[in-house]
Amino acid sequence: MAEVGNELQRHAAEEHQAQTDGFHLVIDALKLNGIENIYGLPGIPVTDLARLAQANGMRVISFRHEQNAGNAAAIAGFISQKPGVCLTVSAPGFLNGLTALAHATTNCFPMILISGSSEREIVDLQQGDYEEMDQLAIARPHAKAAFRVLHAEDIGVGIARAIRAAVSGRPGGVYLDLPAKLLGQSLEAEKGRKSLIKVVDPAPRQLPAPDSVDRAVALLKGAKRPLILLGKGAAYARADEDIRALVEKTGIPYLPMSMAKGLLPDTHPQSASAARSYVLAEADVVLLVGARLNWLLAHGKGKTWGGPKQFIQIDISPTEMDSNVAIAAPVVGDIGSCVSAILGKVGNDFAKPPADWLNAVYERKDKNLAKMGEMLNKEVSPMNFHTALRVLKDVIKANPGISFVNEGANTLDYARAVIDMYEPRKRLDVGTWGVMGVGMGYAVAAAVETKKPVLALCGDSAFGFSGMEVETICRYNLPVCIVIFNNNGIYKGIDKNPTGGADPAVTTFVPGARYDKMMEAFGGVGANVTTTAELEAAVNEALRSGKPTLVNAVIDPSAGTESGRLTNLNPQSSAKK
Ligand code: ADP
Ligand code: TPW
Ligand code: MG
Repeated sequence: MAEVGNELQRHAAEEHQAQTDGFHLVIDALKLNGIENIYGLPGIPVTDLARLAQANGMRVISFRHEQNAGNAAAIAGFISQKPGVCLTVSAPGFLNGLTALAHATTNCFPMILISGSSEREIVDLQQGDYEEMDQLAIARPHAKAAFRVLHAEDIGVGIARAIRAAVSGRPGGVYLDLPAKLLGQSLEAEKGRKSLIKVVDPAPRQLPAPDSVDRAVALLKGAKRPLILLGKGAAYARADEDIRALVEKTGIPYLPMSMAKGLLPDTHPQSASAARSYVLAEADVVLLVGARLNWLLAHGKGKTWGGPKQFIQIDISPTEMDSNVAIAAPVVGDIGSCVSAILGKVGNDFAKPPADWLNAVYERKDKNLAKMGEMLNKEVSPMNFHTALRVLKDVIKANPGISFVNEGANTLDYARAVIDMYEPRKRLDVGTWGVMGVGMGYAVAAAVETKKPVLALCGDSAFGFSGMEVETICRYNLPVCIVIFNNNGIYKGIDKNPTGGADPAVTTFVPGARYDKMMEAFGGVGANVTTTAELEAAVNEALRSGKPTLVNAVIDPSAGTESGRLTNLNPQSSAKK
């Protein structure tokens, strides 16, 4: 009897070995496609998925809120050109992640939000399942694509489609809906293995039409006051050398958008950053490389843009053309292919732009840089944005390979102008929406993806949106140094309640708050600094030690301006005009 029992057990075990299930197939499919990291938050029905991913050698970063996990996945996509994966539970977890998915789509970052979901039969009859929600329908308008897998044998296809949708053409956020029942479905292991797809050439090159290249080059050659504008699409595309060659061969001044800073070092002689207003207003031909003419560029018209211009636009999305103003020479294709095609036609005999244009640009630039230098070099107490930024400018100069995360209003605008970047894809910020709360998610992902230190500079308000992730940073012992420019509030910390009542003004926080203690609460290093010397010492020590650190930098609460540099977008102030 005992022998028969053993035999049965062995048989059952063999049969069991030959089986796989939805959990394993999802992990196998991700790994097969080179995805190494998952940013998420466990719970029903994805706890075991997260466990299994970790058991199978994936790095699983468990966050305290899904939005931060989602922001981490979004920026991981930007940094790595592979879709960043965020894993959440159903309904509320999914919705928490959805903001980040929409953010990824808006910014053209490849990301996949994978959420567990309730049973279709119950959801569709609205019978009140645990965390019931029609997630697929809700995700669709916020994503580049949205898929649901119902059968374990389709997991391979589902993941392959999600990867392709995320990274091909204009990158974006993809939603993948995995009902709880799917994860538990079993399948013969061999059949399961065969159902997986290793995606070949997930983001195929898209070559520009030769005549579009000729048109662009002709326009560029005829320009009297040309300008090259580099956007974060150019940073994402990793065509760093060709872009540099194009700028240097043509001798045209260039302007990097915020996240394109460092594509060429900001100290490059042809950088026109410090003469931004002048070049936008005065240029006659503008070559846009992976930058949209959206609000960040005043829609390509109006006072900012001064006199008439002709635009050449390189973009992978054909429908981007003419979205705000007429594009005289659209060049549709991937940036690598387009820039190399243009370079091929530019040749070595390309006449440099007229000297009067270059002189005018660089004179303005030198004048503005000198003015900024004066502001940076003041000694004031308490510190203001500029004096504190002088320290961080030098830190990045000495450590050009670290990632620099930046959010806030004044803390963002001044840092963007002051801090030179030296390497591509190192400046990570609030992006197209100017969204607060990306800070800690970005900091975690930058540390994980690059395996190098991160400096995260946040306004005190901005930090508050994702501040709980300091625990995550400590738990994973990530080399992240957070600096908070603490001016006691949103834009400024000195507003008063107009009624004179006891409630504080809507833009102010607890004065003199000690954010550094939050880091200490989880075993990290906290520092409270009031002088530039203390700030410098604390940040350098953090970079030296690699320990999770939070530096609370006390900034004059009256130093900022309303909305940083976006004053014109406030209904109140624009109505007054
Ligand atoms: P910025 O905010 O820096 O101005 P945007 O996000 O507005 O940049 O623009 C990025 C643009 O880059 C998008 O229009 C997107 O389609 C484009 N893009 C992204 N990746 C590529 C690529 N590999 N090749 C060509 N265009 C790309
Ligand atoms: C998701 C609106 C823009 S900037 C900002 C808010 C609330 C905070 C500015 O204060 P901070 O910076 O960070 O202290 P500083 O240096 O000027 O004092 N909600 C979201 N996104 C945005 N952009 C807002 C609100 C906003
Ligand atoms: Mg503030």
